This record gives sequence, C-alpha cells and structure tokens, in this order.
Amino acid sequence: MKDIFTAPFVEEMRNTTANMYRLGWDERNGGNISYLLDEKEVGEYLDLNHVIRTIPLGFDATAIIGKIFIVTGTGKYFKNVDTDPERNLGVVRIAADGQTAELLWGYSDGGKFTSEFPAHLMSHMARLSVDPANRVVMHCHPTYTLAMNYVHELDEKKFTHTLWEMCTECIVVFPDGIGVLPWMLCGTNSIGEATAEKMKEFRLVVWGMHGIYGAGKTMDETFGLIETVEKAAQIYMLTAHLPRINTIRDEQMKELAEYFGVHYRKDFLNL
Ligand code: 2HA
Ligand code: ZN
Repeated sequence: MKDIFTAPFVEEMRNTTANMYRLGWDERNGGNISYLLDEKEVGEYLDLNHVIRTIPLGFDATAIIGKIFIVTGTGKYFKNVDTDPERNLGVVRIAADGQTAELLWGYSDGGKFTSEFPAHLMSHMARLSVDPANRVVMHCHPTYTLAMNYVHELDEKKFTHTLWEMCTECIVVFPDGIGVLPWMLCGTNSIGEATAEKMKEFRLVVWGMHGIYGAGKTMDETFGLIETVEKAAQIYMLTAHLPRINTIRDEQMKELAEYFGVHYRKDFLNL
C-alpha cells in the first residue's frame, strides 16, 4: 500500500487550500472543497474494506452510492490543511444506504465533513447529470466578488454581463455565466437544493452576500473559474465609482465567443 500522504489528490487539496487561504478567500473556517476520486486510485493508498466510522449525511445521496470524495472538515481552517491534512481533511465513501458516509481516512480528531456537504453532494449530482467528467466542487468567500454583492444587482444576467465587461477573457472562461442565489441560510439542505438546481445550468453560483460556488472537471479548472470571476470583480470594484470612459461592447464579446468557439449565454448579451 502506498503512503496516503504522497497521494496526488491529497497534495492537490493541500496546495489548493493553501493557495486560496493566501489569496484571502478563506478566512477562519470559511470555504470548503470536495473532490470526487477514482476508486482504483484510492485503493492504492487505502484499504477500501476498512471503515473507520460512519457519519450520517442528513439527506438522500442514493444517486451517488459508492462514490468516494476527499472533503475539507467542518470548522477546519484552510490555513491549517497543508501542515495537518489528516486532521483537516477526510476521505469518505457514500454507503450503500445512500444516507451515511463511511470514513476511510482523516478527520483524525473525531471531526466530520464540512457543514456544506449537502450543497456539495447535491451540486456534484447536478453537475454529473450534465457533465459526467465533473469532479470538483469548491466554495469560498473571495473578497471583491463579495464586495460586489453589496453594490451590484443580484441578477444573473446583469451580474454576468458586468463581469464579462471587466476582462476580455471572461466570456471565454465562463461563457455559461453565473447563477445567483439571494441571501439564504447556509449549511442547510434548502441552500444545497437551490445551489444544485443552478448547477444544472451554471458551473459558478454566487451565494448572495456570502460567497461563491464553482464546479469543474479538475482542481485547476474550478480554481481558475473562481479566480477569473474574482479578478473581474476586483476590476469592477476598482472602477465602479469612477466615470466609465471605455468598455468592452456586446458585439466584441460576441466576436470573442465566436472566435474561441464557446457556447455562451446569448440571452445574457444585449444584441
Ligand atoms: O464552512 O464557508 O459556508 C464554512 C463556510 C460555510
Ligand atoms: Zn461560506
């Protein structure tokens, strides 16, 4: 059996959480990541027949029975994942009853997965239904994106359009746009269901006045989506109070999307 501390998926979780913390997106216990793993790969590092303990999920995950995830722990700080991954992360498998998670590794202080695990798993199910290659769901509190929530209408079309205007590459990076939810109570199944509903349509979902969710095939894709939104939101917050002299026009965004061959939300442009 190989050493789990050398597993690429553990390394990716360590690097990504450290990066997100360094960028100021994950203060205190803010943020969470779940990463769908390949059973064969996990089997090289862990005995798949050895369940440390079981943890109730609190909702029905029948659609993903047997799937294995590495997930950040509840109350844990991204700041600390790199130095103590076994305490701050866990590898869990959805049990045959679809109602419990089987802990295969981690949460070494008796902890459990993030309180946002319902939103994560429901989002995984929603993304997998439209993209079978989806692996990652990521949540964080990026500073400028959050700041923008207070001064910009929380409307999907308007929010997406404003961000597309802020950097030339935005419409190419997230042509599917951004779903927006109003402020809702976090940690609940209801916000999970609402997020998953949006995830059928979008890889990015803003939680009004809270943060953002991203989903993708790889850690890089998912991180890159949020990073691009955050960059655009930063440009917006640096310029929103100043007279606008230049802008990227809708015809230019259309030109970009067509040149790069992306399927974009035509209804989010005003043409
Ligand atoms: O886990 O970010 O939304 C901490 C959070 C909750
Ligand atoms: Zn949060």
